[in-house]
Amino acid sequence: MRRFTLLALAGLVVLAFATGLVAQGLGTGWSRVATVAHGLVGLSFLLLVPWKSPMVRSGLRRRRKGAVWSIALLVGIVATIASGLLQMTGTVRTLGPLTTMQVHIGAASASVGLAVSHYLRHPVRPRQADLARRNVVRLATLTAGAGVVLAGWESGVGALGWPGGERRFTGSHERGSGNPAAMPVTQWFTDSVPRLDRMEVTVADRFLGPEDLATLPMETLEATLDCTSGWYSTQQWKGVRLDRLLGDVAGASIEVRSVTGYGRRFPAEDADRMWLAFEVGGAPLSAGHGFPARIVAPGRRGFWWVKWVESVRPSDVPAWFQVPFPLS
Ligand code: HEM
Ligand code: HEM
Ligand SMILES: Nc1nc2c(c(=O)[nH]1)N[C@H]1C(S)=C(S)[C@@H](COP(=O)(O)O)O[C@H]1N2
Ligand SMILES: [Mo]
Repeated sequence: MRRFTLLALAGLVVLAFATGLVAQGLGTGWSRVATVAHGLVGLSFLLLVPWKSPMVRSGLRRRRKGAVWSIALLVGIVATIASGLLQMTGTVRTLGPLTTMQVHIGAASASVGLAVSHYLRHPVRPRQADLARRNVVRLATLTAGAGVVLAGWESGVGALGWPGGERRFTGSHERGSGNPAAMPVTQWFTDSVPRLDRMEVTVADRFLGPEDLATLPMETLEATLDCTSGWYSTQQWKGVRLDRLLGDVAGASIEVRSVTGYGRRFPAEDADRMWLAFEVGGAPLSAGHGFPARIVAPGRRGFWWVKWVESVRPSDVPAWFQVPFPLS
């Protein structure tokens, strides 16, 4: 059981991080598959505690150099699992300056680094023999056990009437739907809200000023912004669909840039599923929500909804050629 426990733990760290990223990258119904898989993987750690604890104790008794990093890993994993479970309940929105979800992702990222170094100090190389039937049965039992814990936790959250019982399939909690003033203002890491007093947007080679607004084929649509920091909000947005704005897109992608330097690239064929929005809830966008214009991209996670749009341009660079999550 020792080899199985250690190899399972190593695999779980990788799988937990990967399923977490997928759950956060997708904005469509498939996200639920990743979210459930993530819960199963995350809770499997807890079921291995009885087998891992004796190793932790004997390891610590040996007073090896570097044990402090193993303890940091232990603290990191416990914090990750605790913040994940807390996030699900929806009872605690923030821990200090960060949302519970941001703490979760931060603790998870630190844990992955610590786990790699822990593995290098205590290597266990997988062998063909590890695929023995006994281990497959153990893995199935572990997953089933995690399923029982997950189902128990889910129904507990529902039975207690905690807000988590009504969270979206991405795990996000509702905030200020129908009331833009109550919708959180969220920036990715380093951006801050610029104060702009005039509309100036470049669309392909065309310059749009405030006087052009009335001439655009605007429509109103309901769409849900779902931020990877753990909340979502459904609003009435008013804007122009990108295919109507750009006509036939001459290029592989559409590059949208913000005055802050933030930007995202979209596949050209998505132009009929994206809007350049100027209003929310029947009023112009506030500074925080992206004045003068922002992207509304139903089905895509919040980090695609570029605010303070400066330009929308067809581009020959393929849409996949960018970091999967924005860096600035
Ligand atoms: C070592 C890495 C990680 C571990 C051990 C871990 C563990 C957990 C656990 C135990 C939960 C609560 C159970 C559940 O989801 O049903 C959870 C929830 C969650 N985690 Fe992680 N996680 C890790 C990394 C990540 C990463 C990197 C992300 C995203 C980038 C992420 C996103 C989420 C989300 C969105 C939830 C809420 C799911 C829901 O409400 O159903 N996790 N995590
Ligand atoms: C991801 C969750 C894990 C946590 C929280 C954890 C934590 C710890 C701690 C606190 C110790 C005692 C200090 C030390 O000896 O360094 C330890 C020992 C050890 N760990 Fe881990 N570990 C984890 C995963 C793993 C993995 C994936 C492997 C190997 C593939 C591994 C292999 C070992 C070994 C061989 C020892 C020494 C045991 C002994 O001396 O009897 N651990 N672990
Ligand atoms: N220019 C710019 N646009 C941005 C961001 C940013 O940091 N800079 N953050 C994105 C993220 S992560 C989200 S969730 C939404 C948040 O929109 P809101 O502040 O209107 O709620 O804006 C997106 N657009
Ligand atoms: Mo976000």
